[in-house]
Amino acid sequence: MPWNDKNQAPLIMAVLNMTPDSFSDGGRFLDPAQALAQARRMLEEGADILDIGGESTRPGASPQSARVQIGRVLPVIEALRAELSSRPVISIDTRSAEVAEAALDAGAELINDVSAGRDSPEMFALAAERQVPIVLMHMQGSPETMQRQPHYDDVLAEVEAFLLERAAAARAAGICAEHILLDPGIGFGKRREHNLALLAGLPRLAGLGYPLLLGTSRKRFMGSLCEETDPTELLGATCATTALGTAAGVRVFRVHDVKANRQAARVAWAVGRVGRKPGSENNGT
Ligand code: HH2
Repeated sequence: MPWNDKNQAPLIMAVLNMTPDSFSDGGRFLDPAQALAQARRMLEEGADILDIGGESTRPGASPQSARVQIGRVLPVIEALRAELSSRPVISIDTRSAEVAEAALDAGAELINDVSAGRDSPEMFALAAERQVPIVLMHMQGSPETMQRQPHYDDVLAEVEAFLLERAAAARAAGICAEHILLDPGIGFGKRREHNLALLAGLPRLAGLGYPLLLGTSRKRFMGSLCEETDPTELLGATCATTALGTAAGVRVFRVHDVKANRQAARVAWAVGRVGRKPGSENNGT
């Protein structure tokens, strides 16, 4: 898988939310024609992966049935697969194994499960059987309740232990190690200080033995730091985390703004390579 090649710059996973209520782009790409146009735009800008979702997981969002999610995402996945050859990897952003299965049948090749296999008991068996990679993300609580009172004694240690436990469960279910990506779940049941502690701890999380994915794009904790209430105005803040994450060894960035984040990752990557022997690892440790 491309994210396992540590001699390549980190990959850009572009966000395509086919939802009415996503926190920064809700309603913009519900129409398949608009979603397709956005997908093409993001590919032109250099996206390596398209992450397509039919359910918002922003704080307070209500869950959507598999039928609703499938109705939203399937036409676009099918159209993209018919239109594009091997590139890019299409990822399905869902907690439902039923949705993931329909998406894989339509041509998706990666599962992005923000519940890390906890919401759908069949999710790990599906990924194992289809031999597709899966993103396992940390979340405290559920999207509906997660920002009410998040609490940790040691957020970095607790997220690390959770991710290792979920990776072990995935492997026990038959998913091979090369098909597991980990994600600290920025903004999912976390206060600002928790998000900052996790960003500061990225070198440790990048050293757990699995590629690390980071999703900070436009998230609210940066708005409060920058005195900015409009999430679409957080491009500079997001790029700062992409550069920091690259230096720490993150392999995939999940972002709404492909071009600028790709530039940030590429420059930070090139700087990190100076003085390193070819083939040596850049996992920040
Ligand atoms: N963040 C969101 C959704 N999916 N998946 C991973 N692996 N990591 C993340 O940080 C992550 C994610 C939330 O962002 P967005 O999709 O823009 O919003 P919404 O959930 O409101 O659709």
